[in-house]
Amino acid sequence: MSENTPAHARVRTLDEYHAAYQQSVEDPDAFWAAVAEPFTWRRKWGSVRGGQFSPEGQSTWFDGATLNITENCLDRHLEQRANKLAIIFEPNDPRTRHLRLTYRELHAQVCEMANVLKKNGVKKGDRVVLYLPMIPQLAIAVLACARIGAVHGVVFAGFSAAAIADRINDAQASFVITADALERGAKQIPVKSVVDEALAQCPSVKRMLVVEHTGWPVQMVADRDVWFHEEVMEVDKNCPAEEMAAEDPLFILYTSGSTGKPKGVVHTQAGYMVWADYTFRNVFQVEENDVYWCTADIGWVTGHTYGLYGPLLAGSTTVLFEGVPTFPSPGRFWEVIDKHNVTIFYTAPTAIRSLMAAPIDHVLAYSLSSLRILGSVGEPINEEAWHWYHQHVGKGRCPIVDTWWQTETGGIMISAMAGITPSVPARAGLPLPGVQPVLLNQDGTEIKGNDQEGYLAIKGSWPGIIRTTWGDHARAQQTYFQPYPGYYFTGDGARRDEQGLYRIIGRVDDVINVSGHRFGTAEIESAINESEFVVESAVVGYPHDVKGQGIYAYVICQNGVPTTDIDIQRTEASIVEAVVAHIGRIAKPDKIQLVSGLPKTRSGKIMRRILRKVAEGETTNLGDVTTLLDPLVVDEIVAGKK
Ligand code: 6R9
Repeated sequence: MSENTPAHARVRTLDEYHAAYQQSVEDPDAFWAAVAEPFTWRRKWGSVRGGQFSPEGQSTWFDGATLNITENCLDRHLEQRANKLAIIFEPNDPRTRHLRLTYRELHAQVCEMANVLKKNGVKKGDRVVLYLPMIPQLAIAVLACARIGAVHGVVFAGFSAAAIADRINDAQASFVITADALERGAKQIPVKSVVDEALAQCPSVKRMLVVEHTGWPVQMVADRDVWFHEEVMEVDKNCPAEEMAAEDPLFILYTSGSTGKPKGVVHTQAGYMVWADYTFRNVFQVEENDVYWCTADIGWVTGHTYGLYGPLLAGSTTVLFEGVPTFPSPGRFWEVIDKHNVTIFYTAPTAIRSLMAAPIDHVLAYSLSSLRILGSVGEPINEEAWHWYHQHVGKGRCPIVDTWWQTETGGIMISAMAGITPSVPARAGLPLPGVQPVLLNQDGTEIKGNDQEGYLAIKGSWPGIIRTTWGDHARAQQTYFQPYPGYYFTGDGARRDEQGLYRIIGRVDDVINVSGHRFGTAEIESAINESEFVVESAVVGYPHDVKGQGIYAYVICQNGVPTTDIDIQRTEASIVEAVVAHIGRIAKPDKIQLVSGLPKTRSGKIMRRILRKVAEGETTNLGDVTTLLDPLVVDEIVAGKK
């Protein structure tokens, strides 16, 4: 990236890291102005940093500027990279031909899709929900929305109809883009029919655009549904980009918190763009000829920032993979790396752990010699997985970046910069320039010095900070800024080691992280409680070999604990069905224990501490149970542990 990567945009040595970090803290306005300079702006900003996260206000970055992020992802590259590959699409089935899109082709297809949206009435500011498989049209649709200033809300194509409906209604989306079906391993899974079911409860949706992908039969609803391949015949290949204000919303992405209802995290145009680009280039130390592959689905934030926006902003080649790591064999990732000469590979610990379990021959069959940098994201990576990744995938020569961040932070916050800042197993490492992590006590005082542990919070603002939660600013304020005034509260606990490197311990709130996906325990409980057999439930996480955390549900039934096998099976099936219907298959409990009561205090609060310990297998040292209303319930729970 040498020719248009100015010194400010890229740290190349440890000294440069320290200098950049220092300037970013001492003079953030000058630092970020220099980083932002080379982007394509229609109008320059008035102030670099502004606003304050308060009940009325919100952080602003580059306020007063106007731009379009797709001009920065696409048009800007046409001069020097028109024929460079932007996207390599690797389909689910390796026997299907892969597809390559150059920057010129991607630009044209985004413009066409943008014109299809316009032709169907989508306007600047409208919310468009995308429920699509990991196919090029998903990337194209995201960018098409951004091109015309519509706010995209991607919903991962594993969520249920009820979950889609909640998100559409919360965002008041008027338009949906979907596909007939998706392929996942050996299966085809209908997609449009799930949206059809959702739309029965979504009066705001006026139109749905359907992409033909597998040929699965679908019902088109007159006056509502249109085929993409028909609409695209009727539009122009040119679509001027809409001029957007820096703080106009770019997207909404729903994520789980400790309360029952997922929140619509809002990111805006300019700050997100600068943050995505800066963090991508620096963490992965990207060079012009890299072939970069992030395995995350675009339905999650990692897919947004590091599957799509980050690489395209940097003019890189990004691989989009529709399939799963284990189809047709657990060698698939490694096969794809060799096939496309992937140089930078970014995946989740859960995928690494599941592939570690397969015979090592699946890895040894491939050379993996193109690889130069490896990344990990989504949950803490355990040392065993780190070493396996380093030794067998990276052949001992590729630095690993363990990147800590969140949907709310827009991009990577704490991570090694590959080959530059220290990369130690089970440590995310040092903060990126612009990020000021602190450890807090329960009472909110900062814990100074190294070799310390506390609640992880961030002092000050950074360009990718969450702006609001859609439709409910007070909620964002309460969740992130009120717990410890003056700080953004992450919900994670962390340790700063002797050298000042951060180690992320995990969530300190009622959020569990299953295979790198976030769920609120309250969200799963309210789904379980929808089963006709259920009176009450309590969900906790427990250590799981592959998923990181598994979901353990303690459930009280209508007519007491069922005793016959058939009743037990029926009850458990109904519980699973309720979760699948209200959230999706991805949140299915791993273990269900039917109980007659839950350990509650006299004031009616469930003592989750006890439930967590039992789920973890700790049954003798349960701590003080004398404040419980009915201590005997604990004996029953211990005796019945799954
Ligand atoms: C990017 C993403 C955020 C939560 C976060 C933390 C966990 C993410 C991590 C990590 C340890 C890492 N997390 N990366 N924990 N080490 N490298 O995953 O966003 O889905 O919002 O999840 O994931 O607990 O708070 P999101």
